[in-house]
Amino acid sequence: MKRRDLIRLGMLTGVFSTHGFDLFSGDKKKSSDHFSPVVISTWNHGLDANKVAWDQIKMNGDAIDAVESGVKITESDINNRSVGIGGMPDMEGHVTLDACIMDHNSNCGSVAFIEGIAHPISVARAVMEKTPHVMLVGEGAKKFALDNDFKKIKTPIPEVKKQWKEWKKQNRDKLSKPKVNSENHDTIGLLALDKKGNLSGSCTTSGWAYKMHGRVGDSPIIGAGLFVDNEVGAACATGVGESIIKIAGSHTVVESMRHGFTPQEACEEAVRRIIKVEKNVKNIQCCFIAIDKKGNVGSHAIHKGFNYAIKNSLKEVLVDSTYELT
Ligand code: SD4
Repeated sequence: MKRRDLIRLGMLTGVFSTHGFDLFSGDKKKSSDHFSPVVISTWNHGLDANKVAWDQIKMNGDAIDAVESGVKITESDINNRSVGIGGMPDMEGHVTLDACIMDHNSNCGSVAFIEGIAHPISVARAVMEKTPHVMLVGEGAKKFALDNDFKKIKTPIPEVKKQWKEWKKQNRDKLSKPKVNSENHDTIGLLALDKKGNLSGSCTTSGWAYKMHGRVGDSPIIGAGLFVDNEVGAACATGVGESIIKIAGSHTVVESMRHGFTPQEACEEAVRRIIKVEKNVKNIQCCFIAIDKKGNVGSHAIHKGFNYAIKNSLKEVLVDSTYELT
């Protein structure tokens, strides 16, 4: 299904709303103890990731398996310039990847600044399951991955290397500036609520293109790029990681839900907090998506241009997010 058709589907079913997304329209069973399993993920690459994640949820699979297998699709896509194998390098030509994962028991794992490994999300899961630690970085993370038989890859792929060489010629020693809503869509974050009522989340990225060597963004940081609290809800972020970290973005969203905000209101609160902290957000885009324990979802961004994908038993849609500044 094309993006336009998906949006039309949303409009026809009357599910768009400025106050979040009503996934239950047409679902007569909604009651106080009813919840609706769902997967949501950032940007339009989320549509393909959701399909794989939903296949697991549909078969009564666990949310943690769904969120891992969903984003692996994006990590494998060599045409994706912001996640996994096809990702953009840093200033020095190294593709360094960041990822994290969190389950319904608050178990979490993360890798940052890892190079030459195909599936950082699965390495993050292995950190969670096989080590007493939460986070491994750089060479240590790579060694752990290789010791655990993770597939090695050569990055940047030739096409990306060529692009980087061009960039380098023109921008020698210059730091790159973040791009608001770059067409090269960003990080994938995926959240799932399974049929047992459990939440999990994943987040994976090659980060800010042409960043400084050694730079790590929000995406592998539990509480910034991703947070799951199985009593309340889950959230993840995309955009300029430095700004998201400053307000512990995803944790802020989940904590607002704990205090009674809907997923939509909680995402709005986090975006407003970033605007307050950063003051000038002209060139800063930050976006959040969130779900609660019932399967209600929400999203909000600083600027226009962010979208996210939703899939449940009733619908598969790509939704244009609400945004704060016009
Ligand atoms: C980062 N948040 O590394 C990631 C990148 C991203 O939109 O999501 N860009 O800061």
